[in-house]
Amino acid sequence: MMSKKNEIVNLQHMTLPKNATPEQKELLTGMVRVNHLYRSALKVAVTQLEILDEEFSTMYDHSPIHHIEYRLKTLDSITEKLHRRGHEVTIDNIYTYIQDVAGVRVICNYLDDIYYLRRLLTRTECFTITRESDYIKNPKESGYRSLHLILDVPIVISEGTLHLPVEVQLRTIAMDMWASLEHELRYKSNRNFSEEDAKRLQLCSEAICEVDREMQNIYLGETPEYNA
Ligand code: 0O2
Repeated sequence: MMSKKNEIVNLQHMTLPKNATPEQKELLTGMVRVNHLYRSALKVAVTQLEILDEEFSTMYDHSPIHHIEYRLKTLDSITEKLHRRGHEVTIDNIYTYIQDVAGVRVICNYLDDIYYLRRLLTRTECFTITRESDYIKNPKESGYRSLHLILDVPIVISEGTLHLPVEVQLRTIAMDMWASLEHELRYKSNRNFSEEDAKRLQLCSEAICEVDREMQNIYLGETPEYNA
């Protein structure tokens, strides 16, 4: 779902219809700028996470990060989201209404690592959280669990310092497995996705939550929460 996409987008990469209106031309020129600015914000956020990860790998036995994925939202996906929310596709509306143009997914080893990283990330003056959705404490109806943060990330460009939102999704390996397969089953497979499937996936999510807690307890050397 999320892949590493880091290539530079130039105007010549974008196909403009021969009879393009001035608005379409303006949108495409603006998109080149959007792509550049959000790619820069993404780099800053990912680099900071990689620095923390490397620090842990060299200093301690345990690293909280299993791996990191990141992506820039495609123009199609931005367009779909703006339309779904009843907004026109304009550059101003992208900056105003789309908070996840730049997205980072941090896959953690243990449950506590998620909240530990959250603390580390926001301890510096560099990043502030502008929005937080804790789908671990309050899972979505589907069973989806992750901690979502919108970070305000500063980037230095020729005009000065600009602050842009970057969405950071933090989850365990088990939560990532669930989210990835649920997405595949719900949206991508050829089979019909039934109510029964949805219910079974909710149960899988609850089972995964228990597994995460127990793995955490084993790691910490704590007694099990169930009677074996
Ligand atoms: P992509 O390609 O993954 O980025 P929205 O739901 O987007 O209108 P909001 O508040 O921005 O509104 O989003 P939300 O629900 O906090 O988080 C949206 C992202 O979380 C989704 O990204 C998914 O990555 C993930 N997500 C949320 N709910 C589910 C779920 O039930 N199952 C799975 N597998 N993932 C979920 P996008 O936008 O789908 O695109």
